[in-house]
Amino acid sequence: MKTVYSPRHRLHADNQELNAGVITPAFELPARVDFILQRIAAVGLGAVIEAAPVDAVAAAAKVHDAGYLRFMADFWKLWLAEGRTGPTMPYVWPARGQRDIRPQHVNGLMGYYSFDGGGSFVAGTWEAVQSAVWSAVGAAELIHGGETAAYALCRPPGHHAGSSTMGGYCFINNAAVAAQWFLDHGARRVTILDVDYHHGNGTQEIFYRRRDVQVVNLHADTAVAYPFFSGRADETGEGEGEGFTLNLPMPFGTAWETWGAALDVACRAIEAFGPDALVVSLGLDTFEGDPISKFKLTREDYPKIGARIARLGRPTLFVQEGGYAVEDIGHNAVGVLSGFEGA
Ligand code: SP5
Ligand code: ZN
Repeated sequence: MKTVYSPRHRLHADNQELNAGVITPAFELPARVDFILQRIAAVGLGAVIEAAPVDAVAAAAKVHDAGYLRFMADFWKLWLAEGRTGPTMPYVWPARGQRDIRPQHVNGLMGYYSFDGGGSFVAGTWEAVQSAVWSAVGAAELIHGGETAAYALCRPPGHHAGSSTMGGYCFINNAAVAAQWFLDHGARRVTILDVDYHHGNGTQEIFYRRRDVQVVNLHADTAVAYPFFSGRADETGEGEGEGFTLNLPMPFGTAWETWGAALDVACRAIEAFGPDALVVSLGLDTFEGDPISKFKLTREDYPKIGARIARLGRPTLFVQEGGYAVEDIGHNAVGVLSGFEGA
């Protein structure tokens, strides 16, 4: 399996996040990619290709709001104009009872276009964000060209990014962009299977009213886990999209027996939908050693995920999402991909 990635991901570094009352260095680190690349080389997974530049804004505009994309493109300039150079963090949001109205000042814009404090910019963030889109589109092109599967090693991740909101370390929804790219290049139906520990709220929102993209999510129960405000089993889509969203929330402590059974339920729903292409939002934060998560998957479980997905027999694009046990992420990510190849 070929990997597409851009070294520009590294421009997004030294940012921060807000967690339970404290601002901490971000868990989402450039070293994650280094460990994955090391492991790809160690097992000889396949060629690693540097993503060619594409018009990331044009590709993203199919699934994101134009004003939101303009905000991200202009953001650093606005921040510098305030005399600031350090990492950013939104701090006021239009919650219930307030107006859905776009402010002018950068402090207000950050809140308007985010849902948490995880959308933190540094000087190079926008360049890195665009380069992740290059990787997603580049890997989708490989599949369009006849590859059975490909791996978009995207950073920053994307599945929390909604049509007009950043958060959860995500800015542009790389998996959603790729799914739309497949539709625009001949696919009639696409499934996004999200195996990240956290509910992919952004992906769900983007496709909630559509029947051409099925969204299937396995995640920690959002009654008790981030991102809290979506991801319940009773969310099944709306209007034309009714029945094309499937949420499989699981309790803290979930290990392979339960998780693997949920994957099987997910796969049967995907078979029933019959997609022309499958996009896997590949998070490895279900790992027992993950520092911010509470599932108990082990290194040995990841190849089983890949093997089960391979049995679907669809052209499959893996898109990197979360996973914060940095020294294990290479084994776990490449475990899924090798399991897919070996199946
Ligand atoms: C892409 C992705 O996996 N984003 C995850 C964003 C999670 N952000 C909030 C997590 C809160 C967990 N806080 C744990 C603190 C550990 N000391
Ligand atoms: Zn996650």
